[in-house]
Amino acid sequence: MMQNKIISLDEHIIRSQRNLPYASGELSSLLRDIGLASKIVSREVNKAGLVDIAGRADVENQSGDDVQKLDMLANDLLISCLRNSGECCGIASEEEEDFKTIDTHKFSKYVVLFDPLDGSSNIDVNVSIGTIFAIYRRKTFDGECTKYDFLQKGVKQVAAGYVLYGSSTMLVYTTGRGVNGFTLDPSIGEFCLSHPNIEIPKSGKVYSVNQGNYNKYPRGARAYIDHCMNSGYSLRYIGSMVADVHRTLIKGGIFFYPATKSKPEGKLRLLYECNPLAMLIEGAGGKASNGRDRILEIEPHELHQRTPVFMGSPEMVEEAETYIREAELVAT
Ligand code: P6P
Repeated sequence: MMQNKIISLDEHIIRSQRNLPYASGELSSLLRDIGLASKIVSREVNKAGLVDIAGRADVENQSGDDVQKLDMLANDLLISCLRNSGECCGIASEEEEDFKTIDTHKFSKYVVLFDPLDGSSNIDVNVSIGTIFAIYRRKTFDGECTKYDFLQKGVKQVAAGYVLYGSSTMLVYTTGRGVNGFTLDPSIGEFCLSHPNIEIPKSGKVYSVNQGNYNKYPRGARAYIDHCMNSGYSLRYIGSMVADVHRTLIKGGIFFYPATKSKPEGKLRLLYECNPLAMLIEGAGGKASNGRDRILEIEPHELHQRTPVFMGSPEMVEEAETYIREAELVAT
């Protein structure tokens, strides 16, 4: 039987570009370069157990976290691919304290922010990890990019996506016109369209939160967790945001990381974790908020800014927001 036509990531990007008004091909080229970097990272992640790159790299990143060797490799690979792409004038990474200008292309019109290997504490126990990326058009018009080109609300993202290094390697991205998933076929080295036009279920019966922090969460978040437990929902928490959000996107449910007493701004990063994933979740028909306000409307003030986050099936996020609102009314 004739095999269905394989649509590669490159082909899909080119087709999508035809629908982007005034697309000059630069964004398409940028997306293809990120796809290339992801294939190389996937190759290294899949052999991490075989060579000594899974261990700690004996350095710390700007957050003071131990950086694992694969983190650094993924970071360097993405920077190198983006530097060579010619379409990006600056990058910001979880692993870099400040943004980097790409001097050879300082007049290019896009900036890219990324978490090169999110969930890296799971690397040495072979649990899924991921890369998250966000692409913005620069705000400044000439010369080297500035931090203001990076400090933009999530609604200004022109594209966003993630790569999940799991039982298979998947790339999921959006340019604001639908969310599409591609699975890497290692035999041909191509990301092939496997999940066209992803739509998140309106509701679900899975909640995803670190229940171990229950006593540290605000009253509203605790009340919502009680509701989930009393409603017979299943708790699924991998501790790798890309994996938890991917499951939520495909199966429905809610992923949340509320503020805690030790992290009053939450743990997860706005610019290169929550914003890109929120663009995908909203693009698939879901909701993403900080418990009150839309994630994509939060004004950034610094590159590594954190935010509480509730994202997933719209009815479940709205329910969580109701519990939070009611708890605040009681508190006043
Ligand atoms: P906790 C991984 O370190 C990460 O940044 C996200 O991928 C994940 O969702 C979260 O932190 C897990 O944090 O506090 O539950 O271990």
